[in-house]
Amino acid sequence: MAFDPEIRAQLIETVRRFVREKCVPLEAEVGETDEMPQSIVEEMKALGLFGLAVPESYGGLDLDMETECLVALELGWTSPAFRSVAGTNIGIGSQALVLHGDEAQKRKWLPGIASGDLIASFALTEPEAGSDAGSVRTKAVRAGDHYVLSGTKRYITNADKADLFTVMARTDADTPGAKGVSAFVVERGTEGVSVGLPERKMGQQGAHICDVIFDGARVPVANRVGEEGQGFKVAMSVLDKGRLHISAVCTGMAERLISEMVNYALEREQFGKTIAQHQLVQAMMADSQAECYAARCMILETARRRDAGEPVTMLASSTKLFASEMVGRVADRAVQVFGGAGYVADYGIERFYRDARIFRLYEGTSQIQQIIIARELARAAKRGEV
Ligand code: COS
Repeated sequence: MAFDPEIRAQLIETVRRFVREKCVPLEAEVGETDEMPQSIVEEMKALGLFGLAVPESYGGLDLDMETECLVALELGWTSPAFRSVAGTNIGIGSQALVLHGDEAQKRKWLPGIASGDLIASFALTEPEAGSDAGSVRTKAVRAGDHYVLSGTKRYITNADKADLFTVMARTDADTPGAKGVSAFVVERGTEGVSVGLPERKMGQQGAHICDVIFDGARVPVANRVGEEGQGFKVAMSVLDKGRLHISAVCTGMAERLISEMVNYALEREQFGKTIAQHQLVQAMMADSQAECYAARCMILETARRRDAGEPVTMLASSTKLFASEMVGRVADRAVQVFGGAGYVADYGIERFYRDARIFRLYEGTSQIQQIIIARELARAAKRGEV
């Protein structure tokens, strides 16, 4: 069922005001300190942002995908670290439970995730399992009413703050690839769970990624999400949704950068007129706008189809591929329009340029999206649909 349009409009307006009045003024500080002020986190909790995609019966806002994307477009207007604070609770950290958890699991964890009192994180990637997500080596060995987990997860967003992790681990050592993997919720306090120091990264300062190490961590069987051996499918269904959300964040950032470059171009004068009057500058702004609008349309169309119950694996990957590549091009043009100032930290454009680079990597690289799209096309052709 579509979200009430009036409530949707109010929510989007509230998020827009929060982002522009509270987050934008703090962008430079967060970029320099690599820390998110707790006051912002508290305001995000109060706005319900941690529970956007959690059902109402567990304390969330239960947004449909279209509305979630509209909110993510607003959050994308500022440095992506702000969205990232709540991003794992909204998406990859909560959705295994929302989509595949049993009633007891949902009751235990979703209210805390929705309120932001529990930070949820998603632990799929490993040192040797990045794009080839089905090759995870972290083991989960059954021992009575527990599984014993051992292995290392890498680049786990919000791991340093996380209270619980959705962990993909191999329960069947004899079955290589995707089929031997199961999903678990692992609580931070579990003996044998430790988290490494935040990595120093190219961009998105204020959002942290760390290793998570499992050294004989005993996890109750009741914490397994879905059936044994179904963990890979759990992870993929979570990513289908996440890829759409990330596309909206990319497009929100592109909209911000277009605003920055147009306003700058209207002020900056060279050769006796504003640079906005030079056709080569106009071309950069016009291409950015056209591509950004295309991404917005792809996001909303795919979100509506998902809300209508259609499978959107190919469309979500197509949108992620286009939107993440698009914001890279727009950020590059923004630096170009700003010229020397685009390279200087005070203007903030170079920060967005660095921040944008991760979008082509996480939640599946552009090349992984291409593989998924091509495979889905071949499948559709076999069904006579292409
Ligand atoms: N939803 C539900 N099930 C899915 C699915 C989806 N989106 N995608 C795949 N599956 C199922 C398949 O149907 C298959 O099931 P069956 O064996 O019953 O047919 C199973 O999962 C294995 O799928 P597949 O054979 O396609 O797996 P591969 O190992 O070949 O890998 C890719 C598939 C490349 C798509 C996957 O490894 C991937 O997405 N990698 C990128 C991971 C990623 O995004 N990492 C980012 C870090 S997380 S922030």
